[in-house]
Amino acid sequence: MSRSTARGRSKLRDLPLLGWLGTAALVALGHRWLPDANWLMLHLVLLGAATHSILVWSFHFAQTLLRTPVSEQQARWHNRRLGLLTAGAVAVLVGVPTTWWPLTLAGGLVVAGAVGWHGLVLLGMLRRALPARFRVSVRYYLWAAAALVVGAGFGVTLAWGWPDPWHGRLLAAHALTNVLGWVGLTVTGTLLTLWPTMLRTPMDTTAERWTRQALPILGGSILVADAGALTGLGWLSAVGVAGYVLGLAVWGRGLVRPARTRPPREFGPASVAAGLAWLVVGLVWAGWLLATSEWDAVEESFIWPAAVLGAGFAGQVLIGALSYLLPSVLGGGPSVVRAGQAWFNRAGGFRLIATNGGLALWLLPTPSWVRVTGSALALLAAANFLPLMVLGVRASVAARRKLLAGRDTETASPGPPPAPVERPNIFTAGQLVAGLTALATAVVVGVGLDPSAAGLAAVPAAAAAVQPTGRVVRIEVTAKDMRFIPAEIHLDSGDHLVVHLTNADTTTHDLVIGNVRTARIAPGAQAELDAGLIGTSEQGFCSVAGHRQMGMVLNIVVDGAPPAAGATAAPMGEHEMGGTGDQARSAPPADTVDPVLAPLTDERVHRLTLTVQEVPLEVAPGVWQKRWTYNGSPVGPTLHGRVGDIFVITLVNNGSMGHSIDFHAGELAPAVPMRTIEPGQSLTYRFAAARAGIWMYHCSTAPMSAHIAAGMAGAVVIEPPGLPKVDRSFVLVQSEVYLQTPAPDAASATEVDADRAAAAGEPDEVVFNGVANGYDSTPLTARVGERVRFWVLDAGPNRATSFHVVGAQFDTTFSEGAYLLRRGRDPFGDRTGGSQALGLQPAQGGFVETVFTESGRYPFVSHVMADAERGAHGYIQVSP
Ligand SMILES: [Cu+2]
Repeated sequence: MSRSTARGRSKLRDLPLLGWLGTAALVALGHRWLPDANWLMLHLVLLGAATHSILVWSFHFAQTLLRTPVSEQQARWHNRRLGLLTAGAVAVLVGVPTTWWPLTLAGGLVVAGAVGWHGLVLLGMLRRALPARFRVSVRYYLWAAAALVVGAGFGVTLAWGWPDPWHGRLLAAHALTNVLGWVGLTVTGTLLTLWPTMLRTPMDTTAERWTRQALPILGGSILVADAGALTGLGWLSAVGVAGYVLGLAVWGRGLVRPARTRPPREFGPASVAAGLAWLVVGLVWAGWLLATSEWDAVEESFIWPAAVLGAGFAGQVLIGALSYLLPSVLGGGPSVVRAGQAWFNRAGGFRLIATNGGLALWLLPTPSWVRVTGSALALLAAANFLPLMVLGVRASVAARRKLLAGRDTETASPGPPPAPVERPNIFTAGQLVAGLTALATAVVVGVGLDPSAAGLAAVPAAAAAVQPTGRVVRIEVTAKDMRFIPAEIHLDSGDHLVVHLTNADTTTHDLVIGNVRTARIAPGAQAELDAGLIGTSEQGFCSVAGHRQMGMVLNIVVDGAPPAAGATAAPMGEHEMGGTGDQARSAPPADTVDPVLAPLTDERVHRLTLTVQEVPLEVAPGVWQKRWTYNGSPVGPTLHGRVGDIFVITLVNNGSMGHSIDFHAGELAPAVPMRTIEPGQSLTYRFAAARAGIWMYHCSTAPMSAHIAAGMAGAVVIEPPGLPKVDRSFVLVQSEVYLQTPAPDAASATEVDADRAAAAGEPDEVVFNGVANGYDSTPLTARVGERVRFWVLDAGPNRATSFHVVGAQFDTTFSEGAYLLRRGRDPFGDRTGGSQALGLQPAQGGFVETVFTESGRYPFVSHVMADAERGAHGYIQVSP
């Protein structure tokens, strides 16, 4: 072998690996700002680094074990497969995040092709080889390659886009096949011989038998786990995972004796051992989730076991194996091996403790900043492998070159006998102390960044001109089910009140007493409120919009003093502001939403991120309200697709309280996708649109009247096959606005008046697409003779609509899944049927069609006239 090809080979061997791992580390550092960061990290490590290394090293081990050295020609083909694999993996890593499915398909096929080809080559080698020990390892590789081909198929299918529960089932099958099959079988097959070699100790004579017996258990368990996932039987899938753990136990018996003889003291075997421990943790975790959770929750809950298996298991086994292999395969005798090995062992004890301890801090229910510092520590400690790998390989190459040069000059001299390779011990006292110190620092820094986790947040007390009793009354109050428990506290005038509040509810709450308040606290969190001296009875409450109205009040009763105003039922519907509906408005027109229905695209899978934002918007010209919105828009963005399309919606809550989303266009169990998420959280909601119509979507967090009235509703338009084409299509969503104050500008905007929304009282505005009279100043446009379709949805929350176009008649009306009238065809068989208004209750929708016969300005209204006067009014400008 010439030196140039050796170097070329080692470049192909090591450079892609460095690229994958380096990119994974960068994505991990920037994950907060990257979309799909979890997916990217997992696939950079598993599809990138691990798959590349498996191809490289299973080829190497197959040659060694079967004693079938390969020709230059075969080595070149091996390199081509590596090139193909890299190209395919890059295509998948671009195709999935950009949702460009043809690229994902092509990339997946190339990856499967490269690995399948590799498997066939190994099969050929196995057939040609003379009987040799450890043939079983190569059989593991064959099963692994077959698993990858199947698992890649699941992955490509998954990327095509599916509604839940299919998405969850395919995802589970994809992950189980690739992690248990491709990675798991390669690792177990290799460690049969590599484990004792790394420990530099003889193999357990029974190990090969255990490994042979484990293969059908491991392989069969993967089939069972996949069958369970694909048929939707979570328990069966969990049985498969349990079987796999059993298979690991059978196989692992062969590892015990070498480890007892020579416990892992070098970085390589110790890292592999830690990785195997995480494998078991990850499998138990995944099995538990498969047995207990719904398929539509799989993606979100599986992130944790996936991280365990990706980082804890695959990452550490890979790093550990390479730390042994890279300095060893170069050959050249003990001095060369030692030169490289020294680098790979450097700070090994520290790195291991920091990586595994950091991972544990991240996975355990520690305060959120401790998890951040723990994961950062694990990442930094693991990433040290990259520079060490470069330096280690370089040192090995240099030592070998030096040795060869020495041999060339002193061929005659026999030289001293080679010294035995020393067995360094990375677990020195210094390394242990350094590792544990780093962990302790991560905890201290994490707690320091999050003082509330340590109960250190203090609120200044209000001064009060009350004769103090000198008594401090500390009360435990729990927020649960939209109530404070206890709901009443008795004090003496002059007592100093301190409330310790625990949020045992499923959504964010706070507590306001007088002019002091706690921060908004998340479910499970606690806060302390120093209310100062209490002189008279008063009422504390939760200030999250609507919560006080739903009963979150805390009556503080000073015995002997008169009860606080409002300590009884909160007055409903009182407001001094009249409707601003049809008053002459001097303010400039408000920004309106484009009412034109965007044309259908060829997309089968519609992906959209809806970000909840609480922002001031104009609800009528010159009238502002702090709206709760999807994507900051006056009405939720309109989604448009065909019957059978898939919608993958990511909901991100950037608001100050819990929010959620409920799509009427999909059919699914509401518990998981429609759950309320807290500020900073996100969820993915997948549904298939099985039926045509205009469907409402809305926030379903209590009180819904307030959340919908505040702006959290929109429309999904689903077209049936063969819906006749029209010249123009518009979407109008009617809803109500309840103001606390008619703020004249953004700065003074207040939130929804939850009392009046809940009382179904008289709204201040009734609006189309979020703005009262918005289309008075920017009318819809059409031409004489054109067929115009109006999709109308009544989002409520409380009022029905009667959609009418002044001066026009509808010859087609479709309401809630059925035509009432279709191109004038009436029950008498005539073509003269007509309709004057489309009546819709809240959450109902439909469309009407008309053809304007004359040019002019046509008002459209809700013919509930009071609402037209409140702003449910606009114009269509029809030109000749
Ligand atoms: Cu909401």
